Amino acid sequence: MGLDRRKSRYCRWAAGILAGTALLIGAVCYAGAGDEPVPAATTHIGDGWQAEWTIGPYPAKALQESRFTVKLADADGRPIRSADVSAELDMRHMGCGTVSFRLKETAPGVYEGTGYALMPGTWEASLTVDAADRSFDVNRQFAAVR
Ligand SMILES: [Cu+2]
Repeated sequence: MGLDRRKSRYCRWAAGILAGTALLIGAVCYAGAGDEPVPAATTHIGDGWQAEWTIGPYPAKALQESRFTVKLADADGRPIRSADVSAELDMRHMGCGTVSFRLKETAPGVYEGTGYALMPGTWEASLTVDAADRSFDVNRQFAAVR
């Protein structure tokens, strides 16, 4: 009997911690959703490469597939072909999870893949590009709505 009571008190305590944690994560996510809007298409220029990155439909809908299209070229505008391109999506804080996927080359230097945001708010998207003669990362943000 005494043991049962102790067990139920422990359960109530554990449930309280869980509820508190969920509330905290929810509050942080809500704060992130207030950031200024990020455009659908972004341009990136790096050392010897350039990228045009489009996400559609935009803003992305949480838990629905979005198309990520990236046009990669060298400094002279020649397409970067046959690269290994992968994407990772996450929010800036911990607890919401990460979505990873690959992008396939659909035209010379044009890579496309499908991913989704787990919840509304501002997301960080990171591309890792591995080509024969170079490798680099491209980072941007995008907005997801309900
Ligand atoms: Cu979140």
